[in-house]
Amino acid sequence: MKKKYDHLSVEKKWQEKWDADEIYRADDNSDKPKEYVLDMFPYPSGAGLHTGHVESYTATDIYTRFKRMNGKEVLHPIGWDAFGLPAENYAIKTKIPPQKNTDEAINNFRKQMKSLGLSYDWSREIGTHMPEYYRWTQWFFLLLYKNGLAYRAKAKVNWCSSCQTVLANEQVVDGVCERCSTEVVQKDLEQWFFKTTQYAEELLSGLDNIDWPDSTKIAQRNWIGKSEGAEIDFELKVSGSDSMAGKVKVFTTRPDTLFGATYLVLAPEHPLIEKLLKLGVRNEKDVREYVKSTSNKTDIERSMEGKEKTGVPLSDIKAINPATKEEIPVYIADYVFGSYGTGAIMAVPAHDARDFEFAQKFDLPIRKVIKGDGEYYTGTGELIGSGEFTGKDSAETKQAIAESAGGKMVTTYRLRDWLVSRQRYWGAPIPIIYCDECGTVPVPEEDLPVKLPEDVDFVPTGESPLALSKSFHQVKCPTCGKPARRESDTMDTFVCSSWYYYRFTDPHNNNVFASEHTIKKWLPVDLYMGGAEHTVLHLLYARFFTKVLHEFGYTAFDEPFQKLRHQGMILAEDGRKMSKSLGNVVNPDDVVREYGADTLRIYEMFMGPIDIQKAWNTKNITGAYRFVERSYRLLEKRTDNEPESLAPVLHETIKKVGSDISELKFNTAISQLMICLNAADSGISDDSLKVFTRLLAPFAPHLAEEMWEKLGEKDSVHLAEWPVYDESILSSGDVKITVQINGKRRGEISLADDASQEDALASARAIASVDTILSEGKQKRIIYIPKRILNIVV
Ligand code: ANZ
Ligand code: ZN
Repeated sequence: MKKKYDHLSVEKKWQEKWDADEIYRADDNSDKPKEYVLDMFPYPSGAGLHTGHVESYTATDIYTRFKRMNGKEVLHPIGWDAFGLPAENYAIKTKIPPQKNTDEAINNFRKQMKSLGLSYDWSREIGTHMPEYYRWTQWFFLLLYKNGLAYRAKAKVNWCSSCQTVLANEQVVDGVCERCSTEVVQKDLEQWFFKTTQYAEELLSGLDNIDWPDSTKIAQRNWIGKSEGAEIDFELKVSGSDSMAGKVKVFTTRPDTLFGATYLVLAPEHPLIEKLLKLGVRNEKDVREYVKSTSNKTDIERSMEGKEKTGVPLSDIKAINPATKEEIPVYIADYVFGSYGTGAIMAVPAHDARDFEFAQKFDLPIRKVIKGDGEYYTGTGELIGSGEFTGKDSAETKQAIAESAGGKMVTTYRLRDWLVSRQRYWGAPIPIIYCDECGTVPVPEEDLPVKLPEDVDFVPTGESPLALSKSFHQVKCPTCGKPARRESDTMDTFVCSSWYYYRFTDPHNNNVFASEHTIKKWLPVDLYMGGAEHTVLHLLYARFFTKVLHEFGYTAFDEPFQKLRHQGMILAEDGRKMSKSLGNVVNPDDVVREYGADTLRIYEMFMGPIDIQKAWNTKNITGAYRFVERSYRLLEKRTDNEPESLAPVLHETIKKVGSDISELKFNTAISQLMICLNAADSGISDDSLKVFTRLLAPFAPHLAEEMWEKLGEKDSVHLAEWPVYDESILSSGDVKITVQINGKRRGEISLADDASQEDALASARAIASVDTILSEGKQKRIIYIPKRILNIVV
């Protein structure tokens, strides 16, 4: 028996050598063209790395290694998004300070990442919980504050009574807290905000010039929610009296339907309600009760589809439709939101679904003003019953109707300012001091960082735990020296992650968050990779920070991430989401121990296209393992006269693997490597094997390094040059072969005309449905007609 490839000792040996030689260190002063390849830095959870991390980190690692071998100076850093609720909640449960369990989790993550052979520049490791880091997070807060982009205001906020904290809208899922599933209520509190709305237009238009998945751009656009419409004033009066009771401004995207506005609705939080109640409203009690009953609902609950419309009339108050001069009733209803538009609408039940539903329930008039079918018609078309505008096209008449009623066209955004304060311990303290004499005083820059005290009881009480630490909370005013109070809220962890990609360029700088030189050298990020879930806001906030830095002259660019890609989710073997409670979680450590990191990397990359969802399949790991072993055994197949048929395949492989990696098509690159391996099995020259080894290096870095050494090379294969193919040697006899499943066409592959059935099957795995069948061993029969058809019968 031949000795098997000893992955454990080989992988360990090279990991130690790479670390010692620091071969992945990025040089700020290199003359080579730069490439910045970034992974979304992880939250170091106690559970360690999961298979999804391995997927995206391996993908960027392959890309990084390929770029390095192609003469780029690559920056590929990693760090820890370390602040946040899970660590704090765990600390509350165990009474172990979050510093401690976070550091332990980080040590584990680092160990795991090294065991995967990821080529990070470890000299640039950062953690957002380190004072050297959050000092600059605080500096950014001050930059925003001093430029009027951070402000404090009372706000209705989502409050989780169990976590005892404010939640951002996206942390509320179906009305309950994302973390603990407690029902979320509304509470009025003084909070800090960043003025993201000031950059709404830039955040929108910037999307046009970056290479991101369409779905992610659409999610950003929806979140920003630009709407073109009109603001129109409606006069109010008390029924039966001639005196006017003021005006209310509505926002509408459909001023063309003005003649059909048969009632008016105010949001329950509309400030005018209190004033109108003073004028004497018969059903004041009902109104107050209704307003109170809605105040505990989140906007999300209120907008839930299928929810029955509720509301209450403001009896005795009438509005005057400025087009028809008719008196129309005024309602309060929670399907209108205080925070959008003007918090008031003109309701047109004949042309709007929500208004129609409400009008039906409350028996309100429905007046059609545009020709069209259905109970209510939401399209545009020929105006009817619209005075002088009758007969005209509604879309073209929008502005004229708005202006004839004294209104004006406006643009609104759904985007809200970003609420950044949290009443929690485990975050970056907000660098503000409150003084009775001087008011709100920013902490002077030279006093940063405002350090988190360590002698704090972080059990939640509703107030920030920091307020309970006297040494932290009670300070001298930096301006007048009198006793003052320190802000005790900490910042949303999204603030920490909005600028970390700057810090990686200059992680140890004590004078500035990153130097002009390194920002210019490395940024913007060339490829950014991470999950699609939960990233809408991270991406938006990071873009906001970059817009701000751009405006204040720190950067020449105004978009941080040029190219963005998401990895697809890896499901468990049973097709469900991996989860502890289902007991179907695969721990990458186990796979690394049993088969090695190279096998795990190849296995995950071969599962299918990087961006689609895929199910784990333990059986297939042995296939990846065999590929690693057989590649290693090519060392024994060396010969001085290799078969002539190998060169065309080898050059084809150089070409295909290179172009596939550039397009992040790792699964098809691997199938090409498999074809090449088959071709090399009957003998390969040293030179050819050196080419193959370099092609293998991004995917299986340990194996390639070991082979490279055995082939007599002294320097690392990862610093070697990527091979160049010779166009004239390429196998010219490429033919297109139709791939079928049960006779139905599923795709096409291109193969050398003398390709074996094995080669054909390897290539066909690039087609997801074929890969699934072969992975699960479901094929009953294979029909291969060279140069024509590959049919898989199941
Ligand atoms: C009259 C009308 C007639 C409307 C019609 C629609 C159709 P987007 O596109 O999302 O911006 N609206 C305005 N402010 C609102 C608020 N604070 N809460 C709830 N709804 C509000 O939607 C704009 C439309 O949503 C506006 O146009 C308004 O209803 C409603 F046939 O005005 B429309
Ligand atoms: Zn003072």
